Amino acid sequence: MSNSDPHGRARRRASLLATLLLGWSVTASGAAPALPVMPRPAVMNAGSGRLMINGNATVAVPGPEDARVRGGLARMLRRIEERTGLTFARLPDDEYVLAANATGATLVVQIGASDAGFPSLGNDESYTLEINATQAILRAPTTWGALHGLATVQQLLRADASGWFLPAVSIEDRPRFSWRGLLIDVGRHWQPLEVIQRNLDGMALVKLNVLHLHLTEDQGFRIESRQYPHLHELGSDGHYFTQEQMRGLVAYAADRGIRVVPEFDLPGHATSWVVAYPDLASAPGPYVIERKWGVFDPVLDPTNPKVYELLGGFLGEMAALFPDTYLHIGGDENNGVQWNANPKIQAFIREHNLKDNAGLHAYFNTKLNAILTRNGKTLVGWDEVLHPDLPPGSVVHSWRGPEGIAAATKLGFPVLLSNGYYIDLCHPAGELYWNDPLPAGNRLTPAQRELVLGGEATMWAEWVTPETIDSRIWPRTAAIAERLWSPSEVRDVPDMYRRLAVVSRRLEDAGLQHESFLDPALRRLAGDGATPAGLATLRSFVDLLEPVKDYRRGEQQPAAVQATPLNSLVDCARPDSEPARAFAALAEPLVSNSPATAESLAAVRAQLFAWKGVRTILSAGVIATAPRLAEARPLLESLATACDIGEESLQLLEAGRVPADGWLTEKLTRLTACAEPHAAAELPMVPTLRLLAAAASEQGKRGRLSAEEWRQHLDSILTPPAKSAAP
Ligand code: TNX
Repeated sequence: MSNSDPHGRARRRASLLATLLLGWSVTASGAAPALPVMPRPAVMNAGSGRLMINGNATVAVPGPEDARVRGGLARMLRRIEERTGLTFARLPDDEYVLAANATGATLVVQIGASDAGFPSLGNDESYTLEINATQAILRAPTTWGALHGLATVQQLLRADASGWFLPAVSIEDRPRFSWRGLLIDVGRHWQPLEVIQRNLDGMALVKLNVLHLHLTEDQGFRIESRQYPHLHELGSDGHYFTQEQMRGLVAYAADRGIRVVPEFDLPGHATSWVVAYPDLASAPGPYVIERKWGVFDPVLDPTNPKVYELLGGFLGEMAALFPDTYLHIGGDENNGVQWNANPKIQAFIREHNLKDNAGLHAYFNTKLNAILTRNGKTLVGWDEVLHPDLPPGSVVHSWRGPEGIAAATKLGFPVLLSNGYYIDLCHPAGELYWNDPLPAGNRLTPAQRELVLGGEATMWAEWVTPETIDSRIWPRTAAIAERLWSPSEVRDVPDMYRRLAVVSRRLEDAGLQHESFLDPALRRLAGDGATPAGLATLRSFVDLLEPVKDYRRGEQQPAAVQATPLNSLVDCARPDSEPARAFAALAEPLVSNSPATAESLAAVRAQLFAWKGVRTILSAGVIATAPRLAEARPLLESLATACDIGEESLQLLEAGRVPADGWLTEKLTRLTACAEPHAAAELPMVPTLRLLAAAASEQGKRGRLSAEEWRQHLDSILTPPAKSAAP
């Protein structure tokens, strides 16, 4: 879609190699696995002992009355009840009983000052938590810090044979960045209220504090306008938030310490606006709601006074609806087609000395900003809004990356990073995790660094529905949440993945459906005749697949439109396959520079054998009778071929035998074919099998090279590097 690189691939490939080396060496040095809390607190020291939790646990909330903290506490206690099966004491009105004084209470929540207003940028979000064998004490100067502390308590709860407990620990926590967001695009595929609510619950659990709602797009206008009802009536197919619903959602978010920043994408991405008001476009209508994906021509006409009249009314209405100071006006990807083709617009550019389309865009933003200022709002826009005339204090949201950040901060504008956090592009958590708004070695001045407010994960919704969206957001977004909250030194990838697996369960407890959507979806694909054993095998195959990355899905499925059902094989596949990562770890000793051990050989062999079994079982069974699974066949054949090659590599390694000339070239060619996507899904363990083949073929040189040289040698043989087999 974008011809630039919003995922920042090149940069990250280099980091991944470093991850691989660093990550494993940290583990190898025997660092104790951290407590499964995510994001990792700024300071966390494990104590000795544990605070047992049973049905008699009590909570005291001395200090000012705070409805939000009471609400957060009740949600936490309920989740603990649901996990443990305990029932804590309640009053007749069903509220939890609070202890009269702190002395004997199991948990004490002590806040400094209560804040009944809406959360805002720069709030103090810090807290401390002290847990010993008799008591847990959470202290926070604000409501917001207390809510974060409760999320930490909830994540710390564990069990073993002796029962449920909180480990003794001493935590001092505060965020590294003050703007930690998740963008949800409700324009491309509509996402109803309950989807947004459960995602707000997930965000609260990992301390994200901004929900960026992308409310208008070519494919849908998703908010009620009372002044201009044609906007939502004609532009939404009936799928939009009413103002009343939105007010409730903003309150729901605020109760969880989350700001809601709305985006009205202007002047491009504007088809759904001009369905109702074709006169506002830069070319004659009529227009219909866009049903495809891409960058389209319709753009508002900045030379038309009626545009500002409508925006004045509409944005005034929205300013009253959304309490946050910041309001996002988009500004991305105007392809210029309509402006270039309109002589009146080009004449306007000349007459007003605006130079070019960028000058006209800046003129438009100045007018827009006057409307926002009148309504007490500060403008946020994508990279393209950057212009020396942009009003001071406006925030530049960078989808382009470090260059965008450098350019905007040089002109003194605060910035947000989303480049590299495009979760819709399906890259693994390990890659997202290494992407840093302020990477080590950045060339920004201290003043520029101060302007980096944080970042946002972006859930663009071309390829997700309410059924699958959670699986594209979670659990990977928890890794981004950690990058934005925790100190920059927290970057041990294997440790992150260990904790991510646990937080993923807690996200499920919070109501997210990134795991639970799968079995019903597979039953639908397999059809009514599928046996339980067939379904279980299908599940293990799908767990192994990944959706294609970047913009390849659109290339694979060019005919897809808004109405295309997104519930086929690729929609069941999830980014960052856990079994593929586990396989890379299993094969790690065999691609190191020490000789293969019988144990490693057996482990890898058993996995390859099992995967070949998956092919045999599915081909003859469930796939034979399910039309929707026919597209799995080429992937299963590739899987079997790749496993055969893996077995050959194992034989060579076991025998210590170097194959004949040409063996590796032939195997790599075949493995490249196995890595080819089908139906927009691909096999993520192929890179590990390429590495294994190279290790087998080159083993004669292994003894002469250091661990690092050996790995570099293998990598150089595998160029052009497909992708790293990093965990
Ligand atoms: C670019 S970069 C977009 C979105 C698309 C997204 C898909 C930017 C601000 N806009 O409109 O949905 O790519 O990855």
